[in-house]
Amino acid sequence: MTEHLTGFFAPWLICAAILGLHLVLPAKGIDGYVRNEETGAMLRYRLNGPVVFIATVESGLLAPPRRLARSASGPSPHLPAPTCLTPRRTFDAGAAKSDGLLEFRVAWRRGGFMEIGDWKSTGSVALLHRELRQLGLESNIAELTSFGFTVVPPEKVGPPELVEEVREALEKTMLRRYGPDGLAPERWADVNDIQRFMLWEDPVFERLSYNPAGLGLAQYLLGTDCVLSLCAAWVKGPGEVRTGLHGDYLDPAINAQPERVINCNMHFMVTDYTKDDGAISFVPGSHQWRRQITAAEGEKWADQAVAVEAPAGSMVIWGNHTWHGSYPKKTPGLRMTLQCEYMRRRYQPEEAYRETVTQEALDRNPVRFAGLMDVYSLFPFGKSDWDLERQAGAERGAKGGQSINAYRSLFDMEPADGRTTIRPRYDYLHHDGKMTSERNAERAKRMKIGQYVKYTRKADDNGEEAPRAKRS
Ligand SMILES: O=C(O)CCC(=O)C(=O)O
Ligand SMILES: [Fe+2]
Repeated sequence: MTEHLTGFFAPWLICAAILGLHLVLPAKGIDGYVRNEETGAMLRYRLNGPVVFIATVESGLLAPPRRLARSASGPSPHLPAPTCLTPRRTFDAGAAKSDGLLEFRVAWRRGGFMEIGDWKSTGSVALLHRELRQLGLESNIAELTSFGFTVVPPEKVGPPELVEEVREALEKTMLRRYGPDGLAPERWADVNDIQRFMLWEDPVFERLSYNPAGLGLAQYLLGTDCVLSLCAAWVKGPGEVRTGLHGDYLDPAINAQPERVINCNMHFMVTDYTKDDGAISFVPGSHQWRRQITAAEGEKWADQAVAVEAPAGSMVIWGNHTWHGSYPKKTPGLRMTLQCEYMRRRYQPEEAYRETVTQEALDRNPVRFAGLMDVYSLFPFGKSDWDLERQAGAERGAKGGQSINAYRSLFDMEPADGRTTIRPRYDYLHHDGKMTSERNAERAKRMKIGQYVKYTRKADDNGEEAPRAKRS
């Protein structure tokens, strides 16, 4: 009730305060246009609008904007500064303590959006969601949920020059791989080809793998510690060839697929997409069916699937359940795409990143890139167990974990520059003669922790996936 009253009176109080500022702040006196009937003199006016405006904003009466990305070392260099606002205080769901005036201001400034606090109960989801909101991608989350795919427009992906940079890098790669006729029309007539393992072909592909919009939405589906599974290019020439409808579920052995999304694809469109340009296509809602398409269904939907028509520089994102394919290219020239596929940790990536990533590549990219390369994974075990100490010392975002403390901001673009390291060469076949429990006790002592169980708790606080005592 108190909150309602405060909320009701707040606008009055704010108006009264602004009137007060008009009265007390210095003003310029000018003659008006109304005459005093008794004296015949012009009435004088006080003009101090700009001063009052500045004082109003500075005093916080209008809750001025402040950036949300607390842990960010700065927004992405190729993204517009976040435009959404944050109030001066956040509310904790548990504490449920708020004051009406503040609530009123939040609702007023933010168009009624719910304020997202540092809600530990959500794990890293609250922090991720906040950043996705900053990027203007909340409707994309809804589209993923309702239809199983979503398209992000170029202006939310990067600057206009990004698409040129990617196109040039992709074309150079084709010429390197196939020689001077790598892009010749004859080579691509009636061909739709997937080019594997593009990641190390050009640093711009590395940067695309942690593009805030693409990675952010993938993390929404897969958890904030997902890894990169594949970085490929699709090149398609004019003709009849198309990609048949299918779901990308990585385990072909089962028909009834688990509800959780396991892998998720991002296509960065390097050329404009229309149906006649051979666009990718989707069966909206098919993600709810959670099974692979049959041959008969593939035929039925082939020409009814929805073509994604969007300009170069857009991204389309979908989870493994959604049936998709692509239309034949009826127009001249090539359709080109750069694809990143992400997956939950603990699954096997499609391409060999962990094995091929160099220290230089880790150094020039942000910390989260080491997480995408999965260089801090505890698995596989060798005979002498896992390397918990390396993982315990790793940066958040580079190692596993989906707790609030494990989150690495999407806007952290600072080169890691030595903060992440390539995986040591383990001798998996060496056994140190110790029992696992013995090794754990020694490790706990080395790490100056009383008991192993204490270590697991500490690990969890640090945001890692806590190794369970029973696994030890
Ligand atoms: O663009 C295409 O032709 C198909 C792409 C596809 O199926 C995929 O990337 O999973
Ligand atoms: Fe696919």
